[in-house]
Amino acid sequence: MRRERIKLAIFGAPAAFKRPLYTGAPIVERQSEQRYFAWMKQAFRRNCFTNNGPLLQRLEKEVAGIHSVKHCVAVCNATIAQMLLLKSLGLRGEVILPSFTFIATAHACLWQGLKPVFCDIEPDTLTIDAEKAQRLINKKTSAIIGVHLFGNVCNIGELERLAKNYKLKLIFDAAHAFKCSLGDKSIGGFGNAEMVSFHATKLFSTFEGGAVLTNDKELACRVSVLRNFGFTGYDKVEFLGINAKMPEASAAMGLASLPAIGRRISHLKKNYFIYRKSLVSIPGISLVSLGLKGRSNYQFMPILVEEDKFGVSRDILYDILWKENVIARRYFYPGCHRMHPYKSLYPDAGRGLSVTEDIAGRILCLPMGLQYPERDIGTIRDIIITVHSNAGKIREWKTNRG
Ligand code: T4K
Repeated sequence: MRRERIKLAIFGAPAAFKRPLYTGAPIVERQSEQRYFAWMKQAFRRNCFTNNGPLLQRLEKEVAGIHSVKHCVAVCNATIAQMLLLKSLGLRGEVILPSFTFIATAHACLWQGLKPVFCDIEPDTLTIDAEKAQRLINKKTSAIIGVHLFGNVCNIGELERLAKNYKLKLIFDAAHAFKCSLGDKSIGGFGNAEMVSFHATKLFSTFEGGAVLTNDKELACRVSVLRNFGFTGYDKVEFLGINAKMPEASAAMGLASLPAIGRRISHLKKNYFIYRKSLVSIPGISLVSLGLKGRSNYQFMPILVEEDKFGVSRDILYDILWKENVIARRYFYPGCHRMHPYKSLYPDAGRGLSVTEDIAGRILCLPMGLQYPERDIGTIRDIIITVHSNAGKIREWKTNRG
């Protein structure tokens, strides 16, 4: 472990970085920006800006191809994609999902009138624990939702077995898993369907956006009708639909970004391994392994802080990093079950979530898409080492501040 070189901002030194380093800062290369304007020019020439335009259709075809699935239905964001999917599958009653996920996974269920039943996660992949999910199944259960968190693909084999044995629908929230795979099989074709997010903070962005990926033609058709108010033809509405369409401006951004995806993943993977090498020997800091069972896209850099060995808690490290302009995030603290409305609706929902509680209290995601990784990750490492070496002084500072 190298000696620290940093004077900490909490003790009056200037912040280590002049500008904030964000976790989730959009990645847009100059070439992608140029391609975006070229695609938009086409939209202006055609005078076509939304309602299943040619750019959208092209994007859907390309995204389906990348994930080796038959259908991609793109919509305005992944939360709405999940809601349309739940409705299209005609689900009722209870849905089992991890609490350790972005709140949208739970909200989409409740908006559809489904009761989210929170399940614990595996300690290594941080994805839903299939064995514990089995214990939560009852007569009211209609589906299981796995989340490929941080690009770690769920224990799909076990979840498929459960879904088959108990006649449940199986859905995957693949918001973090664009271009990830299990073995050599890409995400997109597992379960009944999977949702991906194209939010600006994601590896692949359409500013806002998302999609349902599936091999089920009928399901894809239903989602696509629902995203357009339920229209099945001019003057003909057959379902309670909504406006969830993706405009051409978003599709243009997607088409502009697609050629850069391979390079982005290589860059993020390189950053991940620089981080790994830099942080691995710091006592009390461990890295969440990515791509354990397949291919990850490395868009997140999650670490775990063990207070006893590191010297200060995750939350103190988090505060210190922010003061240094390292905008780390506690994704996904404190777990959905501890947030409203779930906390008030289901006060007992935390039972059996011991791994979730532990991980939520220790997780920290560090900035990933850095332009100068060697230099900046080195500085982040030095801050973390300095915190560890000065843990006693920092605890005293924290106690005095109250
Ligand atoms: N399922 C899972 C597992 C998810 O993680 C998500 C979304 C969903 C479902 C739902 O997908 P969508 O419906 O959103 O398509 C962000 C995103 O809004 C959200 O999409 C994402 N997950 C979640 C993990 O992160 P925030 O509120 O934490 O992001 P925010 O605004 O603080 O942005 C992160 C950082 O990025 C900021 O510190 C600044 C920087 N940033 C952000 C934006 C938008 C920029 O520099 N420029 C920008 O334009 O939720």
